[in-house]
Amino acid sequence: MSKVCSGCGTVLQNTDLHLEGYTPDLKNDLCQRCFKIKHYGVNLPTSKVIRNEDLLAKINKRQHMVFFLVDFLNIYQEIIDVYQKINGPKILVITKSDLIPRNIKKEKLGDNIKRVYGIKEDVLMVSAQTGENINLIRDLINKHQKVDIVGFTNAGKSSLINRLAISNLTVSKDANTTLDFVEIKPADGLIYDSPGFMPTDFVDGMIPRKKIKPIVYQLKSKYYLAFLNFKIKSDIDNNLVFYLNQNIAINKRKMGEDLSQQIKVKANSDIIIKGVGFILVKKACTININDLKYVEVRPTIIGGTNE
Ligand SMILES: Nc1nc2c(ncn2[C@@H]2O[C@H](COP(=O)(O)OP(=O)(O)OP(=O)(O)O)[C@@H](O)[C@H]2O)c(=O)[nH]1
Ligand SMILES: [Mg+2]
Repeated sequence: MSKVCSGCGTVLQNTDLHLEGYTPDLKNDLCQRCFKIKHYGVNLPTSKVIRNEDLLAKINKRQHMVFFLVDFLNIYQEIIDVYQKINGPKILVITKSDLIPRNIKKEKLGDNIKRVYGIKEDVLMVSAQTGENINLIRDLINKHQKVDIVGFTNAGKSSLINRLAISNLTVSKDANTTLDFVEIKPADGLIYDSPGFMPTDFVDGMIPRKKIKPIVYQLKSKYYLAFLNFKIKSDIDNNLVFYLNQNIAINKRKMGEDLSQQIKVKANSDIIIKGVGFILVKKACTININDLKYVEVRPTIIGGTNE
């Protein structure tokens, strides 16, 4: 059997520098790409992309218990749709729980996620950084023996496994790091890292490192808020709460820009900006935004009723 890279799972080869799995010496455990990510923090783009449908078919064929990981800031319909298509036994694991703001009660958050997205299975919050609920995950692996850790890119699959076992899987803030299934043996049972599903439209590289501090704006209707390449306003004076990476600057400006795209939102809705986070809108209103491509609206998962 050919040797695979212990960082990303791709088959190692020493013949083509430009293809996946290249290493100058097959005695190495890591491919050159993983070596560079780990030691220099540089990410080399890879042409190896698995189509979401093919990845889903592979996971369903394996018939292992599935832990579907999703990052708290990045829950949206496309991701839940894939979760719902996993046929066998599964649980939804909300990762990076260390980033969840202090004002949010985790139990309530879990219940809201189940209600908003119609999830029947258990929802569990974990953190690879603080170790929250790691022992619970360990117990579940012991119980099920073979567990596939799956989810969209950057959900934190490889990081969670490194926390659970003495593994050296490659982790990075860039998309598409893990390239194939990798078998890892923790104390008991077997866990498998997997390549991430790729979202259709998302803003890459905005994952926060520190706990999120919600930023509240009492926004008058004559102003709009600008952040990254987005501009957003409400047609009435409104209360907007931003849940995103603290390093993203938000600027208040007077109208004058053409924010041509519109969505009507109910009271207590989250406006999701895929890959970035979400904005809780308190009052029912019409939201104007310059680019709807990355935007989705849902009843808030933070609390409050969505009338
Ligand atoms: N704050 C925090 N960051 C995390 C946690 N787990 C992962 N991250 C960060 O999230 C990013 C992605 O982590 P990975 O483990 O590479 O994610 P992945 O799901 O394996 O990604 P792919 O291999 O591309 O599918 C990295 O920048 C990690 O440092 C966590 O528990 N807390
Ligand atoms: Mg990975």
